[in-house]
Amino acid sequence: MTFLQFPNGFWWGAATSGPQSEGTFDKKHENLMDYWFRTKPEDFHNQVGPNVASDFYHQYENDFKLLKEIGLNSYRTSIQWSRLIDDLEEGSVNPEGLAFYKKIVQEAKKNDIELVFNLHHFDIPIELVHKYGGWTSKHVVDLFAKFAKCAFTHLGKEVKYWTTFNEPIVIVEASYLYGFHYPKYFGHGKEAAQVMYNLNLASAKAIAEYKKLNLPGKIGIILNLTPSYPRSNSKEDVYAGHMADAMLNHSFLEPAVLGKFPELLVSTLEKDGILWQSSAEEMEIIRSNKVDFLGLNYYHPNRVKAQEQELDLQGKWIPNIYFDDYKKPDIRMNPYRGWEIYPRAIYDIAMDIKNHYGNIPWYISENGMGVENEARFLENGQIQDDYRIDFYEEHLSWLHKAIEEGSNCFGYHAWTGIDCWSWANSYKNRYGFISVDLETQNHTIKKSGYWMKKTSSANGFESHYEVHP
Ligand code: BGP
Repeated sequence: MTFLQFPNGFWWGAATSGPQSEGTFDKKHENLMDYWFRTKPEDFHNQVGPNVASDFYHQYENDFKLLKEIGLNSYRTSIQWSRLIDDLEEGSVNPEGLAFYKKIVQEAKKNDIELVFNLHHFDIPIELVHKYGGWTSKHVVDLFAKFAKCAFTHLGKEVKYWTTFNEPIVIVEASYLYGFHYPKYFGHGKEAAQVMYNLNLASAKAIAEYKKLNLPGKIGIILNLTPSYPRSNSKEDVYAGHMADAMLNHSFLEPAVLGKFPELLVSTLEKDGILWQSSAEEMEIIRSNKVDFLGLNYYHPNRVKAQEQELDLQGKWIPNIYFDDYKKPDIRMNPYRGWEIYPRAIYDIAMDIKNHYGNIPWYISENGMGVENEARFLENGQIQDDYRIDFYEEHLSWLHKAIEEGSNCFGYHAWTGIDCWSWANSYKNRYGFISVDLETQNHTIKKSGYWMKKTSSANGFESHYEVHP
């Protein structure tokens, strides 16, 4: 056993989002998830929607007390565009939404918890999808910048950490390429490429608004990285890995940190006739509005091999024409979520950021393990989630190794603090340090919550994991 000490001031925290925790408190504008659930409830596990979620809107005082009790010193949630804004075209404020988010700011402060406010977590107001085609539209990009400005103007003096988007690549994949979020398009390559570009532009425009206001904080973006591990060292497999990284990881990482798009991505989309429409002026906005820091979500690696078959896509386009999933034998899986567990990738990500992205300050903004039917682990009123503690300790051991080797990582946020609603999976898999009883809405600390308390107060933990890169 070795005690792993983390740097002074290290963030021990957790993340959630507005749509997954709050419950619908204002119906002025529906967001994409509200609409999707209202029109197709059968798409959601047990037909549970986001309307109550974990009732953060009513329970935030008690929730912050619980988060404090488990030792968190930082917490990310998101401001919902559909709740903060009154007139979407003008970006004017909705007083009811603002009053709620102000209460969140106060409560975090009262509990000495550093708040990170994110501006978009898959929750575009649905009318912008139906009226303008959502993120395919540059008008929507400008409306997002107005929303961002409104949030910064009203809350930017007190909140020191902001992020523009959570996992923007998921919007591209889920709504336009693989069809698992509304409007569930499959293979809409041209729109997907435009959405990829527009989201990068929207992030840069929001950063520009932030800078104009001369606020005392920092602004970043939250990206989910799924590093590619090719099946072999063959030229074809390695190329498949480069392609997967260019499309799924570097497409947001490079513009955010380096202010430009990866050449491999641009040349491939151009060759395939689906490159986005851009202007020199917009590219300059992207170039001159890079992030101050990164939040990186890590859940699982991407095992790839060369694409050996000709895909019969009938005019559709998906990036998998350049790579294929590799079913690696003997991997560890989280069977509930169907994701591979591979903690070493955290170290690889950290080294990649150090070596190729100027060692920019960053933190793990999500990492976690969703487990189905956790009530079976209930003993004397407490969920005994030892598997979650093991999961965190193993990932943190690799992160610690990377920090020892000079990675500029300043924190670790688990997904999630309090069990929350998930896109389509609803409450199937639970991730929290704190459980939610959906019938009573009682929120109760799990065993892992007490583990977090001990870890954050010691700023480290005794690890029995040997990590050798
Ligand atoms: C991330 C999202 C979160 C959260 C998490 C867990 O991709 O940013 O919002 O949902 O994944 O995944 P899931 O809820 O699909 O199990």
